[in-house]
Amino acid sequence: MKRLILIISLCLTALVSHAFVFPAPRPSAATQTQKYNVILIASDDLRATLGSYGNKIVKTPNLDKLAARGVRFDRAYTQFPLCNPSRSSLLTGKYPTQTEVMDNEHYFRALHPELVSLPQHFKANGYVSLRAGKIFHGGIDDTEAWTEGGEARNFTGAKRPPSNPDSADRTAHSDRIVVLDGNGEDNGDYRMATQAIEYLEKYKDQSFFLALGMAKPHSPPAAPKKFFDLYDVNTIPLPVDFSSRPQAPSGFPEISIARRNTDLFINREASPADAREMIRAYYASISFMDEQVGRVLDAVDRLKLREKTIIMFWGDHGYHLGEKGKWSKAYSLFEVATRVPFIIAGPGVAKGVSSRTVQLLDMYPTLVELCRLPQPYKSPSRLEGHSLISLLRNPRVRWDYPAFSVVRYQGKLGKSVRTERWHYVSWDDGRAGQMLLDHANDPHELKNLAADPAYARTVDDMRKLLTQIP
Ligand SMILES: [Ca+2]
Repeated sequence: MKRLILIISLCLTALVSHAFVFPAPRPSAATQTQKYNVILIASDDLRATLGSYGNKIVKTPNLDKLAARGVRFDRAYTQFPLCNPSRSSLLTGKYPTQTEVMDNEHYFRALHPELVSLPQHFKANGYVSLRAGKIFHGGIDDTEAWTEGGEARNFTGAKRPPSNPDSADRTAHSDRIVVLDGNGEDNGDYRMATQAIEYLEKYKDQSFFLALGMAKPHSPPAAPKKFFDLYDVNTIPLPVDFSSRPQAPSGFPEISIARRNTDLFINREASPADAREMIRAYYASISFMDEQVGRVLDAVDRLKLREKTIIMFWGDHGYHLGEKGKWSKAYSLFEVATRVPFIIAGPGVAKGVSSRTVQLLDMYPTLVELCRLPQPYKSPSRLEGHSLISLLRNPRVRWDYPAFSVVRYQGKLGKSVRTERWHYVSWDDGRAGQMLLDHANDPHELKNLAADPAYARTVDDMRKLLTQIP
């Protein structure tokens, strides 16, 4: 009997102490299962032209604040200098050579039904996935990947009907400068930021994956007048290799610069005065976009979401603003077309600048690891790119991965590889030309060293790296 009482009292003691040492789970499912939230913010056709990236003229106070509290990647690269191929790649974790999306018409899932998109993966793992603005390419949304905000595709099959880039309407629409009324309330970027804020208010107590796609500074450059007034057109410098029409520089392959612009100065020459006006308009639309992003970041703080939300800001590819006479991104593998702004901030992320060569493809595996999601693909298929977590803890840590970009132009595949010092590009496996640029001595990419015997070894090494593109 004594023994029974002892056992009962021991059990009771254990139960009581258990209850104190390990509090019983609270009933709220939200607090139990909540993981990091994610906010992706994309800006369309934004090259690495931000105050925090060292540009002394452009005004981007909100993005600079974000950069100051996270890691700014100084050598981040797109996988393809065009909207749809770039986005299809980073949002599926596969190279453009794998998605086979190399134009603005193809829908990745129609070509490869097995691909798992980033919002689809978050949604499948208990997140609310929310879209505001352009994330996948316009008209080719991955509709079912979103809990809210998905847009119906207006075509069936693998390819949407191509729009005619030469139509007078389209050319006139793209190739002009737009001054918006008021604070830009009627513009899509203003409205999409408002939509994002409404999502945050609605879903702040759940795990959410919010993707906000800003359309600016994509052509036509557009902003309210106050943003143009930030810039004196007479003090805007032109690129050192400015010319009035697109042309491959002497010593570079003909294929390296398309003869025709597709976004700005379409079928017309850019005078130095017109070029300054256009660059000012590009800067003004960056500042307008920055203000919209600022509204969303303010809401994150107001709703006390900062400590549990990972924020990634990125541009989908670079852009020529008159460098080599070009005004666009299309078909260029030069640094200005492939380098992008890429900023990550959030809980546990260090403050600093990383000079390591990273890719937009690294975004997906990084988010999977940060949010402890399962891998989306079964071996031997896998996410390409590499988790950036080690760089988010220490931006200077060793990193052995180069960055790759590709393009298809005139039926030929161009491939680019970037290490911290060197940039090498080859078209059609070298048959249509190659270029080697030394960024230690030539940051504007003015001298092609590929044919110089003194650099034959470097060319060989870089060419070997290109074989890593699957
Ligand atoms: Ca774009």
